[in-house]
Amino acid sequence: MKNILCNFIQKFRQKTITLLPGIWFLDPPKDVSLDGYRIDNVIQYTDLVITIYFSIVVLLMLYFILKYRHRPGHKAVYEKGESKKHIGFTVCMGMLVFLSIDVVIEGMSFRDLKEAFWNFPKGDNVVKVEVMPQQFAWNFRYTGTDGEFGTEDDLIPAQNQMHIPVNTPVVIQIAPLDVIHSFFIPNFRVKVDATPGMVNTMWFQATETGEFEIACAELCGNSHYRMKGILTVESQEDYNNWLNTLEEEGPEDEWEDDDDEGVPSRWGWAWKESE
Ligand SMILES: [Cu+2]
Repeated sequence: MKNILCNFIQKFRQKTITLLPGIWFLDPPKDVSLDGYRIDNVIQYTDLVITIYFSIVVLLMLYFILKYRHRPGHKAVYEKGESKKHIGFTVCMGMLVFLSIDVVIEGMSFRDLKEAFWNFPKGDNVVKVEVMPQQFAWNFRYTGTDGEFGTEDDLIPAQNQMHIPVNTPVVIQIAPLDVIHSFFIPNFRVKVDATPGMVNTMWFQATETGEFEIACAELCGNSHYRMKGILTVESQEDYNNWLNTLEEEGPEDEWEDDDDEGVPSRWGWAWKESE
């Protein structure tokens, strides 16, 4: 039943857009990720079904308002809705909503988590990045040639600059310097909180090159609005060149002092392997 519904929705995805153009007047950002379509499917399914149900309710209300309007010869009757027929109808409607919305969305979500978002990529080609947001900027750290974090050859680009190769899985681990932030790439449909005292993790894969916005999705202070990073997705060759340039340039000036203000020069933590 669940699978039939999921397939139905996927097959009719294109059609729903033409059937109900009004819902998508706010176009979501272009999806350039391997698994972003899964998020879009859940949202579109939810939008479609609640639009249909809402329309039915509104049309029925209009119909009954007209049908039972006050006119001579008609007397209002107070109905408590306690008869078996009424209770049965209410239970059926409740079950219909529960089965066609809650159960389906839950099923789609858990399938997506299992198949994609919690299914962390393994292997040598995986790009690992440590992310440390702070009020109000993004810090990124790459391993350098030794493949280990927290060592001398770690590469740290200028703040708010993240580069990744296209068609390659990227795993990030994230912990904030100060308060809660949230790492959000709208074009990838992914988001993960940076929680003080914890290292959180997430993975994604780009399917197209280009520059995409990284936003902070957690109100983190008075300049939260300008906490914007740029994610550059490029060919493996360009990415390697960028890493080489970082290696030659050395760390940014602002990273060199370890005073109370600003970013500590060393913040890499040991990479935690995800199960
Ligand atoms: Cu923030």
